[in-house]
Amino acid sequence: MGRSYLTVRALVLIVTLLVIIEYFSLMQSAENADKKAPIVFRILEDGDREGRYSRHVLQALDSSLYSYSPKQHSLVTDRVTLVTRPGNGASVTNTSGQCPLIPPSLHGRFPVQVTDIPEMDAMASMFPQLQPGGRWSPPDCKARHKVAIIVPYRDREPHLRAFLLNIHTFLQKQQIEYGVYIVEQDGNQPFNRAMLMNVGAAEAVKQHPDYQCYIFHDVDLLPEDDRNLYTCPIQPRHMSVSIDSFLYRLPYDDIFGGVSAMTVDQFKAVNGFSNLFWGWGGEDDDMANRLRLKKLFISRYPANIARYKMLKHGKEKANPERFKYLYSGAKRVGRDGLNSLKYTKVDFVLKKLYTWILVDLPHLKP
Ligand code: BGN
Repeated sequence: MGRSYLTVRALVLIVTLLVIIEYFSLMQSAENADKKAPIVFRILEDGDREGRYSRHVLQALDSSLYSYSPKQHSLVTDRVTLVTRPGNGASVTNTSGQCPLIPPSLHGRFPVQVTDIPEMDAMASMFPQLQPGGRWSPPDCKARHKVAIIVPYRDREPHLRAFLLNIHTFLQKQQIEYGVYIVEQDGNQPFNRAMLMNVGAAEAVKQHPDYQCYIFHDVDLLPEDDRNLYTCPIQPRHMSVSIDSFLYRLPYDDIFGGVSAMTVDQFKAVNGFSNLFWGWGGEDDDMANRLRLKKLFISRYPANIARYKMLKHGKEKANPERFKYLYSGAKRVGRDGLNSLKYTKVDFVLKKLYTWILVDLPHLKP
């Protein structure tokens, strides 16, 4: 046996040993990763401005600040359970009876239900805690936010059923006090989404003056992640940041369509939406302009949380006049909106799953 042969064998042996050691150390770190605590969030709160609403900003925290029991963490639901240590600024329970800052039963991403949607009556029996008109408040604690969900609507009953099933399930996990307002446009005129939202906002506070904010919600958008909190925002919040049909990308920075949240005060400050946008497009851009004029800013949750599935439907006819009204919008803010709103209430019913408002909308002078 030559010397060089022995050297080669020794080298092979050393390399093999190194590979084995590396393999075991990798196994060890993978095992530790499995035992690692889940991501922990802290809520940053800006105080209760004028007693009307509180700010909710989720911030990821170093989970080592928290004691964590792996037994409390269900891998199936990926549910996060927090046990806080005193003095770290986050609290899960409180003595005032208010709901916790972080709703305890959030699951993160979940599959939205778009098939096997029950009929309205069967669905109503799935939500026995709903008050007439599709209103709800958490049974065990005092909600921090009172939110009117305003849905402009016409002629999409299957979408409405899918929306109601998903939204009630979703909102009740968030421990928000809410009511769902379906504002339906009567007649065959082009759809006026913005005016319907003005009507919904006006009617909701007429019914319940203690609402603190509105969430304007297209009926075809279903939230996919329950960390997308439907709370009252400090700055107007555009909520439908990433939609599957837009490949989960924001089409442009100022977009304010789909789902958006504004406090009652912010909505008043911009005089609501313009009433002049008949047919598809532009009304949300006009609102973005109003916000800018009143020095308000569009805020957003991160795109991996503010995710939505869009239900399929045909393309609506675009409004050829939208450019004209968009360009002249700034001039009209003071006289075209909530203060010029007119409508005929054709029907108003407190249904089990929602408040139904059927309206006839007149064409107002520009
Ligand atoms: C934009 C529409 C918005 C709509 C988004 C997303 C207009 C105004 C002309 C510039 N804006 O193009 O209303 O929410 O697409 O679909 O059409």
